Amino acid sequence: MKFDKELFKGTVLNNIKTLYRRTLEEATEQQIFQAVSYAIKDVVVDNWMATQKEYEKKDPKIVYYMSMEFLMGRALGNNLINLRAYKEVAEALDELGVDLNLVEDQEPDPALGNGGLGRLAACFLDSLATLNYAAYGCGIRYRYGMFRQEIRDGYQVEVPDNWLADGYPFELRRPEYAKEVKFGGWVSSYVDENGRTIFKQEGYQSVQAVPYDMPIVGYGNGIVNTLRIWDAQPVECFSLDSFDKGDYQKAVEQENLARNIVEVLYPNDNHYAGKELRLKQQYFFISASVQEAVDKYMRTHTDLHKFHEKVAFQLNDTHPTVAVAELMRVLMDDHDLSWDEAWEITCKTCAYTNHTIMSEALEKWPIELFSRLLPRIYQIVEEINRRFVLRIQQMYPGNQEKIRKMAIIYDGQVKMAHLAIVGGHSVNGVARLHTEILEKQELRDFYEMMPEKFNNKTNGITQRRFLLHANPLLADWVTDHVGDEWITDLPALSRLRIYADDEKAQQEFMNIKYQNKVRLAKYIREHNGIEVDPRSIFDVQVKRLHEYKRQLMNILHIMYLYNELKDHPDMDFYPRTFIFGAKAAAGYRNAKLTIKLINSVADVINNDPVVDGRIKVVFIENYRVSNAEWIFAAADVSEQISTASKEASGTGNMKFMLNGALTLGTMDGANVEIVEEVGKKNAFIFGLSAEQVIQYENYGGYNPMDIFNNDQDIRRVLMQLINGTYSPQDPELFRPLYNSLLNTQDTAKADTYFILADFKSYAEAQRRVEAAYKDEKNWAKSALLNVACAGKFSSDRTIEEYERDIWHQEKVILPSKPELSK
Ligand code: B1H
Repeated sequence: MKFDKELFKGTVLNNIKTLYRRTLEEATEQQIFQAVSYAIKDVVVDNWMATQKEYEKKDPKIVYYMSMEFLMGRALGNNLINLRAYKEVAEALDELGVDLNLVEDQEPDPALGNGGLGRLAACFLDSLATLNYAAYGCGIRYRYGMFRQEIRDGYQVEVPDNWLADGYPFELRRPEYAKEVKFGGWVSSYVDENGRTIFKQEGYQSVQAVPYDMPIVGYGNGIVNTLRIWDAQPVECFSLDSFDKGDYQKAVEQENLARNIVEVLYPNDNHYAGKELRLKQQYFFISASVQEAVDKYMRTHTDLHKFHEKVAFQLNDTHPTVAVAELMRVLMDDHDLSWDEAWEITCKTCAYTNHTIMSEALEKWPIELFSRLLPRIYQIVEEINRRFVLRIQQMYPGNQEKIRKMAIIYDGQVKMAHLAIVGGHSVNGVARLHTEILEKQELRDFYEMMPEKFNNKTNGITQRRFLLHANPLLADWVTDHVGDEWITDLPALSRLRIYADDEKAQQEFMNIKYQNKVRLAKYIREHNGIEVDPRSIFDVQVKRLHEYKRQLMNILHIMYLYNELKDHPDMDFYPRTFIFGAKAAAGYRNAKLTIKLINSVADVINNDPVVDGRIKVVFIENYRVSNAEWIFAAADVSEQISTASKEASGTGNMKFMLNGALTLGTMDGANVEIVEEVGKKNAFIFGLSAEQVIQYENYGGYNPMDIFNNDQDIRRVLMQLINGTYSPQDPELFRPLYNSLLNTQDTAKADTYFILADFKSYAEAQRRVEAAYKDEKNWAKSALLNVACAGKFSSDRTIEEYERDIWHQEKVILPSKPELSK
């Protein structure tokens, strides 16, 4: 791999000149970021063209990963990593007196996703490119991504994220691939001369979908795939012509539709809000993507009956599920296929991934809304449903219950999960436990009827971003000890096992952890004004704020520890820094109140002389991919404490493990498999099992009052929620949190996430953490083993499983080695 340093430096300087008419000395940091990015883009685009040319030649099967969310994080550093040019570029910039870290810091995080689901899509794109598979990510180019979180007076305030304000260097507008998407109106039909019924949507409103492409650089293989995100434009600017025809109203409406549709990402993680605009967003990007997939296929093929041999649609949760009906529509209405032909192709093309069993996340659209917005799609869904109900009746004659539970349209609603299951050939969960729960509980009837569709794909993460880029010290250390194969073959990390007992290795590992803690401590000092001791245990919970993830249990436990310290100021206590990072959905009251509670507790504890710095509580503002990288690298303890059965997989748990943090968690999601890999001795497991939780739920819940009445420690902590300990001016402030735990009217509604039930077990596990950390050598050994055993959790492994069981793509190897610069 050759890198012409002088040429690169010249390109950067020249970019500054042509873009801004400035010299390096005059340029702002943002301008330098842009100039460096364009220099890199220049190289990337060469590889991009070479890749696409090879794809045209080899005609491989293409995967379209359809997702409402792609939480990409910053591109510059990642592209440099995957071009294997990071160090050289850092050196070249250094010679210009420019610090690459500062340049990277100028890039806005493209935050076109909420949390795990969107980040998984981003990791998958990285792995697909790295593993030489032809793939497109298909999504929406939201003008405003995930809101920026500011903390004011301890409360979350949402600030719009104008990520496009300075222009985004890594995107490319492709107006030549624009597509028309139609909403509303009605469907007329007539029988043509061949006796076929022709359907036509009329009186509709249209939006022009215009794609922007972002390059997805594979690691060291020259492959560059495409993330295609769609922008919306009015079909035609309104003209006097339409005004004259009396279409003025319609022209304005069409323009508004185009303006609104891609305006903002819905900031709800694991929650369905049922908004009309959301359904518009879904159909908008799906219709454009499906049309383009079919058009692209038809540019080089003639027989649509073999479409599924060249194309796979993977539906990232139910959000893109209208793809089933849209593909049917395109095949039948635009390409004259019969229902049966279209249905076979559609089922063989589509596959569905389920990401949650939380009932509030289930997408069910009222038929009134669905049919009004998508009249032709609704007709098709009705026919799919009619035929499916016939199948149910054949299989279970006279069993009305089955129809009630399984029909796609029932009770005035379109059930998107049912459509996805029926219209595809594969249904997968995202961790072994999750898939088991789907098969035995949530989707049991479907599993009984079509077990062959069900399969598990345990999630993974890309080690390129979450170790190589996030933690260069540890990455280099690992490479020095076992070579660099881990970068594309994570199980190679197991060679580190032999160092687990090596005292020198343990010391070096702890030293690297320490330096990463210093780096995070500096970030915390600069952003929170809080001084934290890098020698304390860094105990971290970063993820979306949700009641089922139980940040509340974490902070209640901190309140309990504080009580202990107040009662016994001289007790043996290892200093601990509790770090939180979490965004709450804007309308989620208890989640936002939990943020306020964390910050209120932090204020009291951090400033109490009795504590004397032995507990620090830090809430990191605006948790996102870029600061996540630093946080994982610095963590000692990884809090994965969801109510068992609720977290489908989790992926943060894997990022912590890869960076040598020990898991403190329940037997939920992928935690189960993490513990299986690393061994129970090297993790801290507590709490009810998924089976126990489900038992309680099926038999009417449990009574937290029994625990409250019998446990003085818990009583005291809960009383402190409502006696003003943490909110003297308004003692009732945290009443809603108290009530969520102890609703005295209806036990079935009290503590639905089993916080009190698990509290003692959690506190006990926390004591084990402290004891373990005091034994530094043993801790280092466990931490090293966590790294060594993280091999399974690469998204490379996950993708190869999708390939083996669902997509069946062939790899495309580029003929010539990629070039770093021309
Ligand atoms: C996950 C979501 C999700 N599951 C609805 N479901 C959304 C549902 O905007 N919405 O309507 C947004 C997101 N997100 C997460 O997926 C799971 O909770 C994690 O456990 C899992 O690791 C992740 C990736 O599979």
